[in-house]
This record gives sequence, structure tokens and C-alpha cells, in this order.
Amino acid sequence: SAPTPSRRRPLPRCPSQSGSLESLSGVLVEEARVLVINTGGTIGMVYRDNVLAPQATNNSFAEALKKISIFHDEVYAQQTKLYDRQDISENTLVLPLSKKNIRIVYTILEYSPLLDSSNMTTDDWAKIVKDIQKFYELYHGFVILHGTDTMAYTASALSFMCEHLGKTIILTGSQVPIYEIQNDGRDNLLGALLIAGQFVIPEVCLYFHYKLYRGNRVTKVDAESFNAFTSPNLPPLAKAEVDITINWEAVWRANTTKKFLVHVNLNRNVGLLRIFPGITAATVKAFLQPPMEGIVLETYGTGNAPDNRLDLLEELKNATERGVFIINCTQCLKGSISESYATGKALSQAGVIPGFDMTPEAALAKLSYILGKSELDSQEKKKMLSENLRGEMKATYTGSKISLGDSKFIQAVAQCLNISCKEDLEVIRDTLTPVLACAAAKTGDSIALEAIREMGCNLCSEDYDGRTPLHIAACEDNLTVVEYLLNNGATVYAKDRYGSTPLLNAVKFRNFKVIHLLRQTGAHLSKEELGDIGTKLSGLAASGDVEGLKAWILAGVSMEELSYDRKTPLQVAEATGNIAVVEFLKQTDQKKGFEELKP
Ligand code: ASN
Repeated sequence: SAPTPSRRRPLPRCPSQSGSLESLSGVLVEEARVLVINTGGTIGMVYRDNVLAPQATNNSFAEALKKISIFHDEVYAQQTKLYDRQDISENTLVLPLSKKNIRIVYTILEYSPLLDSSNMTTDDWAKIVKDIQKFYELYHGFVILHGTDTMAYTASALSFMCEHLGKTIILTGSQVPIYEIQNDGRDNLLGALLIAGQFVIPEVCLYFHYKLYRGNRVTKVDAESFNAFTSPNLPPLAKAEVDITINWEAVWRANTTKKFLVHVNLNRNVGLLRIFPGITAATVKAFLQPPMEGIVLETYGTGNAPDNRLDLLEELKNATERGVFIINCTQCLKGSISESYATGKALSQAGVIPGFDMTPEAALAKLSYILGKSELDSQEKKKMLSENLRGEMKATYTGSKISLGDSKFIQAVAQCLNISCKEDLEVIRDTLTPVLACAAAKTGDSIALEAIREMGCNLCSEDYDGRTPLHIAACEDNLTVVEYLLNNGATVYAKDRYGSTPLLNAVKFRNFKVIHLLRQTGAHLSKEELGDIGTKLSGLAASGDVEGLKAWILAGVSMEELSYDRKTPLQVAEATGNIAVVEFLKQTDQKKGFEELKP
């Protein structure tokens, strides 16, 4: 049976993915919440009968971390009364202050039993994504502790199972238990926490040996080295060296106005078949028998299989005609399927779908995910299999990449400044484009935004005040631009230097349609933004401001919030005789509020 979380106090329910606290020195400290899901793996294993196995005692991992100063600052916890806070559950720890002046407060949700990842199945993947969904709004990011043996499979599967993901999910683990004197677990866990707590990278990632990778691009290549994983066809998304540097150009850009959801129904009738010289048609035939519904065919080089073996090709063709999906992936560690040889062409004629530069792990997970979508017909499934859904492959034979050299604007600026080297051009681009994008968002110039995007620029990059184009468009009530940005890389979780999200901006300017679209995309207000919300609501109620209240309700705020003198907005409206507010609040069903008030 699927493991269940063991915890004494339930995890928090109120929205509190981040907040700010006045530290004792009077300096404002930002806190970010991270949920760590411990599924098992070597990182927390101990020796029993001379072999490594997961620990049997509950929560011992959290207890052990509490004693390591880089993983927990007990002084801060005591000073800020961390354990007394309503929304903090047991097994919550806090890191020392980060270089970016952020306190990462993390809660460990430990599964029971803890598993060696070799024992994991698709049920365990479903459990993880369901937990992420359950706690999605409460945390800034998620870290999943996992064994290394099947981590590449889990990372690939989770990347597909998490649809419309807007937050950072990072899998990590280690080759040596964290309790050993020389181990890689501490650095891996610390790096993953720092990235998950401080950046919005809307992907399922894998962090190992100072590098963050896209989860569906990695494969385990070393059973003994600390440098156990590689991502052969995509550079790392980030490196943790003196500083953490994010390669924003490689980061997958959010492209949706839909809310995060998880798909847990995976098809198990899938498999991996590696061809080898002399493989018999009988082996292939046996492997493709029902109930098999989809296989990843691991071929030679750029996707080649013998084209002089008609018996083999016949078996593959029979299977695809029966409706079995076959994806072609290379046995080589690096490179892509291409139709450069007759031996490769024969396979596509047999109905085999090119998997381009996908890893076999990613291809298997993608098959299992798509074939689990029973609402799709086979044409739709085939179409999805050929598309790049989560950055798992570069779906093209020719490979066209926008380069800096293509950007006329940047070139013109560079010429004026007499610059020609790539690094200098990149500096100019990274400095200018966030400001230009914000200016275009202000004037509602979608054409300029598209041109900026085509230069290869990230539309979620921040200006000098931490403001993103989405913040600006949310203030301007420009629904078209908001929608464009959400579909082209903007994140609803961006915070400016004052801690405000685009949603708070839209509430402030009472831009109802924008609020609605942002909420639909999964936006929610942080604890910091909701600071003295009860008092704010009472102020609106006292001044008869129905529109103001409506904006907060649309943004998901409860009308049960109490003011400093412990009154609800309704009580204040009644006491001050604001009939319109009283009627509005009585008529509005808070639970249905979002739908009812839809502009
Ligand atoms: N067997 C372990 C696992 O996958 C290997 C590890 O974590 N390094 O759980």
C-alpha cells in the first residue's frame, strides 16, 4: 500500500507560502516556505546488518537535521516563536539567513515506510503529486528527497503529471547518507532548499552535485561518484557555486492561464525495448503482445535499426497498426533521432514515432502519461507524443535556435556602443530588455512584447524594482497583455522588492477581470500581503466601499477576517450603518464568491 505521511500536528491550512517578520534588530526579514517530502533513498539511510536500508523510526531525519547548524537556526526559531505560530506544523526547521537575506522555513513531511527508490512504483509517484497539489498554495517551493536509482524516472514522470505547474519542484538525494562524515547529502539538500526557497523555476527539476537540471532530461550515469547525474542534451538550469546562477534562457517558461492540477492516472502497459545485433523477430513479437500499449524502442545512433530485416520491421508495423505506440529513442547518451539514414527511415515507415533527443526515462514516462488519458483518441495521443510538452525534447529535425545575432535591436545598440563579443551583448540585453518589456506592458504594446520575446528574452525578468511586465499589466487593467504574458513565460508568483505580487496590484486598482484571470491561473496572496487584511477590510466596510471589498473577495480573501478590534467587515458595516455593504456581504456566498462575482 502507498506510504502515508507521519506527522503529529496537521500541516497548515491558511495561505502562508511566505511572509515577513520584524527581526529583533528591526530589519525586515523575508521568509519563504518550502515543503520537503521525504520519500526515502540513501540520503537518510543507516547501516543494518552491514547493508544500507531506510530508517524505521519516524521523523528521525528532521531530528537529525535540527542538530546540524547549517540546517537549523534554533536562535531564530526561539526569537520569532516559530513553534508557537498557528500555521507551523511539527518538523519545521529554519535555515540560517541566506545571502539574499531570506529565511527559508521548511517543513519535512516524511513518508512511512521510507523507500529505497528501487522499490518505488507509479503509485508512489501519484502519492507525491497528490501531496504537492494538497499543499500547493502553502509553499513557495517543494523539495522531494528520493533515492538516486530511479530518480530520473520519477523526475520525468512528475514533470508530466504536474500540469500547468507554476512553482519550483526539486528532487534530490545522495550517494552517501547524510549521517556519514564524508557525504554529498548535506550539499545536495542545502542547494535544493536554497533554490526552491528563493527562485520561481516552474519545472520539475533535479539537483545534484551543485547543478540543477530539468528533471525529464537527466539520467543516472555513475553508481559511485557524487557527480551521479547528467543531462546530455540540455545544459543545467542553474549552478550553485560562489553564487547560485540561474540560466534563465534554459528555464521552461510558463505558458498557461490554467490552474495547477495533477494527472495521476498512468498507463502501466508500457515498456523499454533495446535492440541489439541479431535480436529475433520472435523476441520483438513477444514483447509487443497485449496488454502492451506503448513501447520505447532504443535504437542505434541517430535512430537506426536494421532495414534488411523485414521480419523485424513487419512485427513493428503489425504492432503500430494494432494501435501500439512505439517511440524511437537513441541508445547513445547524447544526440537526437534524425532521418539521415535509410535504416532510420524504415522505422518511421513502420509507424514508429521519433522521440528526438528524449531520454528513454522521459519517453517511457511520457507514454505512460499520455496513454493514461482515456479521454483522448489515438490521433490526439499520437499528436501529443510528437509534441514538446514539458521541455523533454527538442522536437525538430533541423534545429533552429534564436540567437543573439538575430536580434536587430540588440545589434543596433551594440554597434552604437562598439561592442561585438557575445558576453557583452548578453549584458546589454539582460539590462535593457526587462525595462523595455515593462514599458511595453505599460503601454499595452503586445507587438513590442512579442519582438522582445523573439529576441530570446524572458518575459518574467524583473526590472530594478523587482517588478515584472505582469505586475505592470495587472496595474494597467490590460487583460490582453496579461493573458499574452501568462501564455509566454510570466509567473503569477513574481514578487517585487516590496513583496507584492501582480494579484495584489490588480486588487489595489480593482481590476476585476485581471484578478479573475490571475486567480484562474493559480495566483494567491501571500501571508505578507495579507498582513493587516482584517483592518483593511473593516476600513472598506466603514467607508461603504463595496467595490473594494469585491476585489478582495475575488482575490480569495475571507470576509471572516477580523480587524484589530476583532470585528468582521459585516459587523463594522452594521455598526456604521452602511446598508449597501451589509446587503452585499449578506448576499455574497463566500464559498461561491469567486464564481458568482466573476466579471
Ligand atoms: N538504492 C538507493 C536508492 O535509490 C541509491 C541512492 O539513493 N543513492 O534509494
